[in-house]
Amino acid sequence: MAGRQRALFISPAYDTDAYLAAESLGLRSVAAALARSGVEVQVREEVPVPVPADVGESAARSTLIGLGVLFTRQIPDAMELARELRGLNPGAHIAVGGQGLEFLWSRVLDDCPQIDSACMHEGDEIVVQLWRAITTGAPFSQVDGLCYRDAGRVMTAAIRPPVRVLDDLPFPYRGAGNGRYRDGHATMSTSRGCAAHCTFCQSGNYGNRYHRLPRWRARSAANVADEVSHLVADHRVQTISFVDDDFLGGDGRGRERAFEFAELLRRRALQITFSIECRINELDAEILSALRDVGLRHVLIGIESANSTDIALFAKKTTNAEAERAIRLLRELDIDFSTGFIMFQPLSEFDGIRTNLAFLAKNRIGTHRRVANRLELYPGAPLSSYFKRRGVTFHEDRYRLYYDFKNPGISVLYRAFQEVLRPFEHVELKGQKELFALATSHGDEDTVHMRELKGVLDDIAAALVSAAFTCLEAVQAEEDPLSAGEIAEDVRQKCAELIERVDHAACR
Ligand code: B12
Ligand code: SF4
Repeated sequence: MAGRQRALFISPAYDTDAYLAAESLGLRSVAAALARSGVEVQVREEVPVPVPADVGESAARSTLIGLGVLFTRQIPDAMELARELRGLNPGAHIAVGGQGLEFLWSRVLDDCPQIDSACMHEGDEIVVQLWRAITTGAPFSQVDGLCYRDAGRVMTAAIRPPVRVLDDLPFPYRGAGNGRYRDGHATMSTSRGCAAHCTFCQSGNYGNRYHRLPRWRARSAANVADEVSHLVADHRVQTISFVDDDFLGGDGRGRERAFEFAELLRRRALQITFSIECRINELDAEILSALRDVGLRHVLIGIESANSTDIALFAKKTTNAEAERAIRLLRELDIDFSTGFIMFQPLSEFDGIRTNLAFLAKNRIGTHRRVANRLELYPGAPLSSYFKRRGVTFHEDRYRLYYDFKNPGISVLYRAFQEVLRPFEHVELKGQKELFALATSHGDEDTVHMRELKGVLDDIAAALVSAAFTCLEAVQAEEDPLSAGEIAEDVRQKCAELIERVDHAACR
């Protein structure tokens, strides 16, 4: 029946107040693969429950409904969507896919009978074969990479090797391209996998366990530049976040590719600003300058820790000296940056936390998220089993793993950083927003205000870390900063003062 031959791809809504709202590239990649084989596709992002009427209508007319689960914390929302969509279309095939499901595929099918199948790892080829199986009645057991239900039992087909040549894939599905795309901002993925094996991270393992391909696979510079050209010409995109785990990966190959890419942007006169994510030991002045000249404005680097115990535990294979050099270079070249930082892990001790705080203070990079961040563990990350062997108690809630710190004093400190220091979160956000407003509304001309505001942001970071040290000392003296009201009162006063300074610097 021609009217039923369509597929709908949906991502669950998430908290876009706390996180950047961006397109779901994974969902749009599988939609593009299916569209290329002639299927009519539709993509709807950030869909809440109950589903809006137009999404419900589209779902009722779809043969395949694909739900994207990028984060493990989205699984319950995806299940709720599946229940509602099943009610709207009892005959549709409902499939889930995405990194949030890694190693949880069969559990999710067991727990949610409304879901028919789960795609394991990369979905570009799976979704095309799944469609064929759905529309021709071929057995799901022939769809490599699929976890599926057969006569009430959850079964797993053979693992499918990842895509070998990424240039062969279509660009993510972005619709007809009439008008300005999502505020002129798009995301792009130019490589897959990461050669590093940080023990807490899913990406180093993601899809890399089952094949003998290089752990970092990349699109060619020309293919990447082609997608940029398409985004600029057809969607009026001005800003691109490259979401690769490691834009400069591949033991030098990524660096070479980046120079070539910069050259192509220049030759094609593509005027964009962009951000990348990479490892700190890959940064040097030459590559950063080349990329800055063609629009690089932000780099996300993973420092993760400054104390030697945790750096070794996380297998970061980087040093504090490398991290400081990267920060210095980025500042010298006036490239904005953010850093991943994990303050707490289940076996944290006070000395390690102290070293971490001293590093944040010295490098002026303290933020509430960095100071109060605790290691999150995902199924399949090698560290999870290590901690279990070390006697760490885990409990699970809605597919997320929680744990008790081995040292009870660390639990007190963690709660204090979370709660007592929370007012800084608001101050930081306000400062960042004002800085962004100044940068965008006045351009580079308003440098006096921007410089003043940047100074205030440095002072916010310093005050935050100083308050964190006060909490640490209190906990080491066996006091609980949460019940000792003076520390919280000092924090409130300091934050009120800093807010006034932010307003002043921003001329409000
Ligand atoms: C962009 C991004 C974000 C964006 C997401 C915007 C958006 N709407 O997409 C933002 C900034 C919001 C974000 C936030 C966070 N993120 Co994030 N993020 C990423 C990142 C860098 C890129 C994702 C991406 O687009 N990849 C490219 C696409 C092509 O790959 P893909 O998504 O895997 O898709 C393929 C397959 O998975 C599959 N597939 C995907 N969807 C579907 C759907 C169907 C139906 C099918 C069949 C197949 C399928 O096929 C695709 C093509 O092969 C990844 C790391 C990475 N490099 O992938 C982390 C990552 C997804 N994030 C992660 C985390 C931890 C977070 C945060 C929790 C961080 C934090 N502590 O604050 C928050 C959570 C936000 C929240 N909502 O609660 C983890 C997820 C771990 C987990 N198991 O939950 C990752 C894997 C990073 C990591 N290695 O730790 N993130
Ligand atoms: S370098 Fe980053 S993406 Fe690669 S394994 Fe480590 S944390 Fe994950």
